[in-house]
Amino acid sequence: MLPKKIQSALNKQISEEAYASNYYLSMASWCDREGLRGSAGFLYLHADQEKAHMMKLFHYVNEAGGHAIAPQIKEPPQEYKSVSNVFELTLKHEQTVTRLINELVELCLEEKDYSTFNFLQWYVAEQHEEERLFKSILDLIRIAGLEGRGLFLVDKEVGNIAGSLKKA
Ligand code: OFO
Repeated sequence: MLPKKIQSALNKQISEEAYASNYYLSMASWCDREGLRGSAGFLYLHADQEKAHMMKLFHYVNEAGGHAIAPQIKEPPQEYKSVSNVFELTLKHEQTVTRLINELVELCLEEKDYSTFNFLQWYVAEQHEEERLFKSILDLIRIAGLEGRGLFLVDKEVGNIAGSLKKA
């Protein structure tokens, strides 16, 4: 049986993943409107992935005998200053999610819930990959710059990353 404290912490994380999905969806929409098709495609895909992270937690809570709660989601920002602002915010957000996942893992150890501890290892590995991915996009922006053809190249490359993630 899922300890009550763990159940409510997992439900809080379900809500965080739902917010992340909406946050990236709003960023995708902003990029789309700016004509940044590659970045928009990448962020639409990432919004779907966050929804999948949410659902994985959702099913786990019910399978473990708890009650998964469909979350109320606050509205994310809808406007962004630039594509570099978008990707700086994604990295910052992923760093926050990493901290939340680490806190959840620590709670599992305190509560001696080794099953949820084990389940969460997937998220620990995923956060490592996501932070690495967003850092690499910021590196790309730093190297190519956003002046002249820089913006075109960055957007094209981010679109290629989305294409390779879809195939993986
Ligand atoms: Fe982008 O991370 Fe979910 O968990």
